[in-house]
Amino acid sequence: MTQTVDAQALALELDSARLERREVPPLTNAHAGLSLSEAYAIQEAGIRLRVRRGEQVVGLKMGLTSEAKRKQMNLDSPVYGVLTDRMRVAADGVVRVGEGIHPKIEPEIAFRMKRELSGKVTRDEALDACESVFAAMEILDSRYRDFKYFSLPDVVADNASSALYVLGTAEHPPRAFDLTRLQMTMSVNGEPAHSARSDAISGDPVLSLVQLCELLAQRGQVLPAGSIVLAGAATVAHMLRPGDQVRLHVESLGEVAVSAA
Ligand code: OOG
Ligand code: MG
Repeated sequence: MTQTVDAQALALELDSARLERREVPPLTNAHAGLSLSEAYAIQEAGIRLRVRRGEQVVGLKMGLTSEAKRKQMNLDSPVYGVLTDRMRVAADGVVRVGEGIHPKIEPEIAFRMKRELSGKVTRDEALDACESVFAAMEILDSRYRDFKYFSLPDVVADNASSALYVLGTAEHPPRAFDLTRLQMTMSVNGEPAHSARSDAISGDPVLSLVQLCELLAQRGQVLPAGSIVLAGAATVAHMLRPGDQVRLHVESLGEVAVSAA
């Protein structure tokens, strides 16, 4: 397909918005016909910029895998983004709201892959390729104005709004529990703020892995061994305010917490 946009230039635009903590208009304002494949090319160019500055790719995140999130963002299909080592916040660590644009936090389930997965795989093959499963939260921070009114290509180009993530420290064998029936509750300052059962994520968080492999295959890519994968949020995201103590409890998997400053 002929590329009608300059992926490198648009990646630079989003990258400087991120580094300068400044909102920009959605790319589709100026590039109405931006396609999903052009958007992934922009995302990839953005990740190359970060890798050139010394960041390491450590995994991927699925987004919009739950109905709650698709409704909140008014978008209708799952997308993926890339996670780097520098985006990781330590468990019980601090997220500085002022270092972002308008960060939000959301409850997730994560997997660590022991084997590479590629193309069309079954649920069992995906599960067999996992080393472990654990609780996690993602801190999103869209580079777009007001964190809203963007289209699927916009969000894909912006690395699916990814900013930071925090991983639970207790990792479990992937077949230890029925991953479709785990109660997830994210509390803010001690009060339950959002809860859902884990099957809110793709009907089964393992199916997020299956879908991720299919999306990667469309770009000629695989899910590498050793990757961390965030399966997508089970509920809508909470807008972070300085002082917030956020804790996610996932039945059987355990807890993960961060505070905002
Ligand atoms: C898009 C990213 C969604 C999830 O877990 O559903 C996402 C957004 O909400 O800006 O990461
Ligand atoms: Mg997410």
